[in-house]
Amino acid sequence: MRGTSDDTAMGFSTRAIHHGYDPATADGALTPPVHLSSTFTFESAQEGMELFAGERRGFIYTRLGNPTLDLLERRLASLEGGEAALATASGMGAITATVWSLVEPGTEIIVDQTLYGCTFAFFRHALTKFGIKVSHIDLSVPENLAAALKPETRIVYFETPANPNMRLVDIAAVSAIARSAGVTTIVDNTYGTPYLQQPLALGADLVVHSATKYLGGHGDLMAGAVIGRQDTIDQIRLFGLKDVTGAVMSPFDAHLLMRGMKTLELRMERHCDNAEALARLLDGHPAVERVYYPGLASFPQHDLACRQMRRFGGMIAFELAGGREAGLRFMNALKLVHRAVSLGDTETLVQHPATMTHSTYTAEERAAFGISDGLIRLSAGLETLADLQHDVIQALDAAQVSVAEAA
Ligand code: 3LM
Repeated sequence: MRGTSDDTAMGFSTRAIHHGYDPATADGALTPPVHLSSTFTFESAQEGMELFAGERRGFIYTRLGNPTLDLLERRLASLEGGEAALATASGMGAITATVWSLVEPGTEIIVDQTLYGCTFAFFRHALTKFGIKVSHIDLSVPENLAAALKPETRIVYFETPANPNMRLVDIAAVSAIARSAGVTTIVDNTYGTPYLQQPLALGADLVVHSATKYLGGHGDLMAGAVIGRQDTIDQIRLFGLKDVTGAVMSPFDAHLLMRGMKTLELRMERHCDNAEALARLLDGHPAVERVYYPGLASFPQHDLACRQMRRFGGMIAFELAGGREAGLRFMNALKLVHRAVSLGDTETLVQHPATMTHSTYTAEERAAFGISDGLIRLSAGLETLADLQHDVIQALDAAQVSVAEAA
């Protein structure tokens, strides 16, 4: 049914394009209007009082809610299969607003050992300054969680596939262990996207996103989101977002994000096609020592990937035979692929985690948590595959020739 939320039986792209909006409510406008207003007027002082007291539903001020953000949030909730969603100014805005809402001094949080660099810094260096204990546990073995749980554990947090080394965590197994102990499971689904992977259906409590990445998809906005139960999302909105971080998404960015989300399914299929082909190319090339891509049969957690992901995503990590130096030579030899952090854009991007996205880890922490100095990360874009293959092959050859010359 058009413009209503009663479309649960409809397909992913149908909901990404139509959910929650009826043009008849906006003079027939095909594209939903963008409400840039920061504040909303009250009919009377009484109405304002009732809105503030929570006795009446309506918009007050954009930091608390906005019609454009509201539409985006309902769409995100539909795509992730959650009751409610909250849009934020960035992925870090979503992660911090969520976690600050659920902790108090004395709380313990269990996080996986591989996390995006700034997420790692938030857990390791920010929360721990305020009497919150953070334990870094290898959650790729779910039993490790059972052994690590303490009475004060409140949250288990992980990424799957994890940035940057592609390690997977069994969402159903870890969520089940956490749930039986009354612990909240938070999954960063940035790499997976709701098209490839549905953590809430597998038992997780909350999903967070850097919507800057695949959800936006065009490298032209910063955005984040958290999706889960209505009461938890209300708590994060009215405390973590409203009072603690203030990390509110701009309505204009919400418009760009909804435009990107309309093509998420199409784009993810192409990201996966290109990444699968590039992973196979890298895997078969003599200059490459190891490839980490969940779609390769040689990937140690390939079976788990087949169980919990629709396809295997657009991200690849690999190490060249010549280690870090060969990896950097490869990066510098690329002509079409851009050297840049971030991911999920139309352009293929390459970067060196140890000195870039994950330079928030010390060398010892990287060694302990499986982020090798030679690791190169590639975000497969949407270009014509043959052009990407050509560029990657010539850069691998250039890196290899330099090794031969040095020998
Ligand atoms: C990056 N990542 O290049 P924002 N969760 C995951 C992420 O990958 C990121 C965030 C959260 C990268 C950004 S590094 C300087 C550039 C899995 C971001 C945080 O706040 O929207 O950037 O999301 O890996």
